[in-house]
Amino acid sequence: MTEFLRMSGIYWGTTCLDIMGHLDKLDKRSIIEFIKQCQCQKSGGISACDGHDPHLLYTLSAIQILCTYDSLNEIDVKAVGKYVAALQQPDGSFFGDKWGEVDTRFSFCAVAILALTQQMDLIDVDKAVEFVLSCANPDGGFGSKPHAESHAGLIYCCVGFLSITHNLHRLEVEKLAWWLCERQLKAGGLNGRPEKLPDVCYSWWVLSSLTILGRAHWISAEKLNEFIISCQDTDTGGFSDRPGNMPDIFHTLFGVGALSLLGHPNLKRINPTFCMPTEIVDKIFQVQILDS
Ligand code: GRG
Repeated sequence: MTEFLRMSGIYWGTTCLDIMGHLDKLDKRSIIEFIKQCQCQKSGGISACDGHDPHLLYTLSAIQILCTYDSLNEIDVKAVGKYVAALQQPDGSFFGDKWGEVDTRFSFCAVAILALTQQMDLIDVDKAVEFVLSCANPDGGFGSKPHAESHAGLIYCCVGFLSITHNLHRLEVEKLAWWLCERQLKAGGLNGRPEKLPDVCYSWWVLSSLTILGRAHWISAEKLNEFIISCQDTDTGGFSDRPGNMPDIFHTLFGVGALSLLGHPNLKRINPTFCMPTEIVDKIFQVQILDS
C-alpha cells in the first residue's frame, strides 16, 4: 500500500531523524541500495519503488536522501539531469513524468534536483521562471497552473522555486505574505486555504514560505508552537495532522521541520527552501532569502 510513495517516505524519515540528531538509527547502506534499484536505466529518472514508473517527485526525494548521506556518486547523476531536462515543455513548465501532468510542484522539483546536483544549465531557467510567475493569482498566491486556486502547498513550491532561481524580487511580497499569515487560525494552527481546517503540515508549507520572504514574524510563533506540540502523540512520539488523530511520518517531518524554523533548541537548523538541514544545503547551493 505504501510502495507508490516509498521514496518520499524515506526522505521524510531520514530528514526528520537528521534534524533531531539521530540519523544513525537507520541503515545507510540498505537505503542507498534501495535508491540504486529505483533508478531507471532507460530514462535516468527515479521511482518511488522498484518496478514503478520514475517521476520528478521521487527523483527529488532520492537526491535529497543521497545528499543527506553525501552519496550522490552512488547513482548516475548525469542521467538524472537529462531526465529532468527532457520533461521541460516549450512554455517553461515541467511534466511530472512521461504521462504529461503539469503542475508547479514539478517546476519546484526540477530546479531543486538540478540545484542539488549542480546541473541548472541543462534547462531554460528564464522560461521556467515565466511559467511559474504566470501561475500567480490576484490574491498574491499561486496555484498548480495558471488560474488555479491559491494553495499554501503550491505557494511553497513557487516561492521555493523563486528562491532557488534567485527571482524573489519578481513577487508581490507584501500581498503574498499577508495571504499566508491569514492562514493562522484562533487555535494557532495554520490551514492551506481559506475556510479549511488547520493541519500540522501547513506549519511547514506556510512558515517556510514566510521565512523565505523574511516575514515569519507576521504570525504568532508562540501559538503555532502550542498547536504543533498539541499534535504530538504521547504514545508513539509521532505527529498527526490535528490533535488526537493518527500520527504518520509525513506530518512528523513537517511538524518537526516547523519547530526547527521556530528555533526549537534541540533541533538542527533547517533550510526553508529545501526542507533539509542547513549544514547540508549550505555546502552545495546558496538559496535566496529576503531580509526581514
Ligand atoms: C522537498 C518538502 C519538499 C517537497 C517537494 C511535492 C512538493 C515539493 C510539495 C507539495 C506541496 C503541497 C501541494 C502540499 C499540500 C499537501 C496536502 C496536504 C494537500 C491536501 O490537499 P487537500 O485539498 O487539503 O486535501 P486542504 O487542507 O486544502 O483541504
